[in-house]
Amino acid sequence: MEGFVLSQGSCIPRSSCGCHYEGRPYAPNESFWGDDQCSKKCTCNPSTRQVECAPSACKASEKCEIQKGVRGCYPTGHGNCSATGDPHYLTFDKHRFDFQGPCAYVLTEVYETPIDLTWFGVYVQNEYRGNQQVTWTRSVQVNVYDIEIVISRQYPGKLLVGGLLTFLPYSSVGGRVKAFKQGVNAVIQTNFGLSVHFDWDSKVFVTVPNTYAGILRGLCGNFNGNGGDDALVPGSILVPSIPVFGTSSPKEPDPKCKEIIDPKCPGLEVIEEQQRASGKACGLIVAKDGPFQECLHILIQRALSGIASMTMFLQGTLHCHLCWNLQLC
Ligand SMILES: [Ca+2]
Repeated sequence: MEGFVLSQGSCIPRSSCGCHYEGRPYAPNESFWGDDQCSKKCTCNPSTRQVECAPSACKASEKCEIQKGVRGCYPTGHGNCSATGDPHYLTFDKHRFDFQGPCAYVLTEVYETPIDLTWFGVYVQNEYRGNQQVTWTRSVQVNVYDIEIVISRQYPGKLLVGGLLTFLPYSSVGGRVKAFKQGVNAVIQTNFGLSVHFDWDSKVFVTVPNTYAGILRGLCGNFNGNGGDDALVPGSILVPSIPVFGTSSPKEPDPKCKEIIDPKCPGLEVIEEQQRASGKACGLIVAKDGPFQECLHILIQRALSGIASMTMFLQGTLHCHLCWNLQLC
């Protein structure tokens, strides 16, 4: 019959035929490495039943090796980010800072997805507990492969998957996304090396392969190897642009949240003068004859160069919560 061939006793369309390459069968359109050095990428062409190969290579952040029986380009390492306590952040580039916003924020998100990588986003919802001075991480949301998974303090031991309460362990997308309990943590893992831990209370840890270096944004920083351009610089604190934690649509950020993300500091010099005159709290820090006089010029340079407002910089670097919470800025 025209367009059909006999395969193992069955009549199948020619387009369903696979290929043979160096003695091994390959499915139609299947791609594989044609050598041991990942220098030749091959694909089985179903119309010609021939394997077609072209020069290729792993990226600098990848190495050619066999994992679970499959040769491929795999990440050479991983980056870790965490938000713990009230909350203290440690970015992928090892920059430490505190941030006390009471809203939903981007913890880490791919903003430019290369064709060979999978997009994902991890978001946190912070809340006040007991007082209005510091916040804690209440919920974590992971979006990947069109799945939305929420781990929340409200539902200990469980997940919300697409809004539905779900028991652990959980698996989806043919096992490419898995969630399970490990000690006190809920763990979400993907087949490409993303891993998110949350203890249903206040501590969240994120691991990403270094193939994502330089294409991330959010409180965890951009993972470009430079801690100096991470969180608390302009544009690093973002509210999610997709629905999160049960919101129906990307919302205009609450004005209060926006104010914290993009603080305006009119009359910074006046505030600094008032604080210096008071000789208390941040005033002690900025006093020319105070205990921080040796490093004061560095703080002022950083503030004036736009890296951060003085109050924010002091808050982030020297843990001067008081200035922030007094709404001096
Ligand atoms: Ca960085």
